[in-house]
Amino acid sequence: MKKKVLLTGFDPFGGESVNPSWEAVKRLNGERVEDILIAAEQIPTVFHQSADILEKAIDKHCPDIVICVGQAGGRPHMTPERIAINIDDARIPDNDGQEPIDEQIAADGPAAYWSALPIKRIVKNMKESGIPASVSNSAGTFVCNHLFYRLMHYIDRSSSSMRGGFIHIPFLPEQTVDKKEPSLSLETIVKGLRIAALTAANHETDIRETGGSLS
Ligand code: PCA
Repeated sequence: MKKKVLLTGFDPFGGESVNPSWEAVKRLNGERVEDILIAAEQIPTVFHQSADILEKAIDKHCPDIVICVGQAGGRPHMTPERIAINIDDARIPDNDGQEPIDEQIAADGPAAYWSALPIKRIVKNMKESGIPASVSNSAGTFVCNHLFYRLMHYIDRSSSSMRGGFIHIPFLPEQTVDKKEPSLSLETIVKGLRIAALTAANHETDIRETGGSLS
């Protein structure tokens, strides 16, 4: 049966002129691969508004799977996130000038939600295709974690069979010309996200494989 995968990417923030997450997901918009159909939507890098827009996109597309994607500048790998935590703690202002400190995202929500994506299987499949990947155990406390938490809270309350999760991705090469930071090409990131969408659509359960970290 055909499955629909909604991918989201953010607009640029923190002084950058592009956000690799939007650059990558927009290239997958409308793609049919095996038995899945991919749709992509852009999300503003703004606390609360990001999640309101995501909920509208979910209502519009009725996806089976939602994978939100965001830039994690400085990371060398594609990193599926394991967990979303119930806190906003900004280090820089969002694109609307908001800078919440130690604020709960949902007063009625649990401390955290696990990703519903098979994160280790995704990492394994990416690596087998030559794409640097590892599991991340923290999506931070900025807008990406906020959106991830609100996605999982929405799914939890709607008691639907939809599955959701989050993947952080590195900078693009052109963002690092004046930085000593790692990057991945757009082509590699797009390929990795296609693998993530397919893996999530084809597998509800994860594999048991080493993938933790010491710190
Ligand atoms: N990365 C930010 C928010 C938007 C994005 O692409 C984050 O990691 O929170």
